[in-house]
Amino acid sequence: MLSWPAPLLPTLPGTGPVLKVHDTSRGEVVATSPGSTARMYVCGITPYDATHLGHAATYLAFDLVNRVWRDAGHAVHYVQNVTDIDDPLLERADRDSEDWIVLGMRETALFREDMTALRVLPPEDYVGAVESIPRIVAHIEDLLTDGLAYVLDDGTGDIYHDVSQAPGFGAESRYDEATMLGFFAERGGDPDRAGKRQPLDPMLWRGERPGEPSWPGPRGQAGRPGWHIECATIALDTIGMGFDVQGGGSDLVFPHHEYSAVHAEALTATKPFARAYVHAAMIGLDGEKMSKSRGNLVFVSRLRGDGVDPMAIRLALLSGHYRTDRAWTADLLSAAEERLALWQRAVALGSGAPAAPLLAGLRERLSDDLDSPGAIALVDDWAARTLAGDPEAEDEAPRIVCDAIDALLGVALDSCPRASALGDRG
Ligand code: 5CA
Ligand code: ZN
Repeated sequence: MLSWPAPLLPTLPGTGPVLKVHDTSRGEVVATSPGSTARMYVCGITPYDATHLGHAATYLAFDLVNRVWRDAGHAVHYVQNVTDIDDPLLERADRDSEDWIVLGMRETALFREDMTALRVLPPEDYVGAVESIPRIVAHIEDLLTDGLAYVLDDGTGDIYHDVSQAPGFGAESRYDEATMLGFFAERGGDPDRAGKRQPLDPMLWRGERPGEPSWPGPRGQAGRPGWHIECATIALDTIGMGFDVQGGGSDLVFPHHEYSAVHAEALTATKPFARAYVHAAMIGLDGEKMSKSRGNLVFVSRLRGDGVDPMAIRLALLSGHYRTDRAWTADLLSAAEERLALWQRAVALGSGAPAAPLLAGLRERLSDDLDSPGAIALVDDWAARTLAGDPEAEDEAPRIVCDAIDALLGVALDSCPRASALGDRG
């Protein structure tokens, strides 16, 4: 699939430190240790509605991972999927009497526009579920051949993974069985389905149903892929096993990330799928998680349409820590707009408070489990000192600070001095 255009990424003097992030499977903040190319897979959208601020916050968190790694001198191979076939897409298309393919294409196009406006670095591979079906089918065939998967004996053609044969099952979420069963039932699983070997076995393939799209499948059984094998397959095809960060929102800890890992580990007979499982907390509205099924949504595209500066949306979402559940409010946005205006005024001055300590501070805060609120507070402090007329003001400082805010926080300020190291960013 087509990704989206990359924003300019200024090069900063020196290099940043090693990135530390919270890994769900170890339950603590750990240092990442990528090779020359860091590898990251982030679970993408199911395109049946527009990008809301919860999605945006999650992609911004992983955009910081990308930026901190690049600043530390790594190349980054970033992969994201699009779940362009799944129940919600078919249900919405049915409700609106629309072609599900056109619906998915339109919402994916809008997502690309939103990501471009928010200056999110694009994935190197942006891969749809539908285009991956032949590889998914081959993987399911392999699991069947190895006796690790089974076709349900009820004529539906549905295929399940036998998790009793998956020694690593539970290692990603670290949940006990009762917790797993609760989340499984709540989040699209079918623990009570008759004929399964274990209640927690996840579906790999859904046999063809009347009126639903289908593709040639394993053992000649037409149908469509399950959700977790989609992400396992796309990650294996692009960045392989043992990649550095598997990302997504905290609603994916279980079952999605557990089963993606279990599928991939069964397919390759190696471990781990990812070296760190990183989860962004939920953005809420009016006291509840913002979600398409609840309908309590604020869309990025709607705010853009209302004339809101995407950089203010970006700053508003980054003003909270990625691991803290938080609410979207009108006040959050107006505070970000005021902050942006203040930063704009500061960098427009002919000189500013020394840049080197700010650059070091930004690097230190962001590499420490993506402390964006801490990083933003340092810029606030620099702007306040600059606007007050710092006695040690340097002529070069506004340009370096502009580049640092842009490269590390992804916030481009249009009042920056034009003679940047990269030339005119006009
Ligand atoms: N296509 C799957 C992942 S393979 C999916 O979960 N799609 S989604 O459209 O529902 O969500 C896209 C991304 O946004 C996921 O990483 C999800 O965890 C995250 N997300 C969804 N709702 C919120 C929210 N309210 N706050 C933060 N992140 C969210
Ligand atoms: Zn996924």
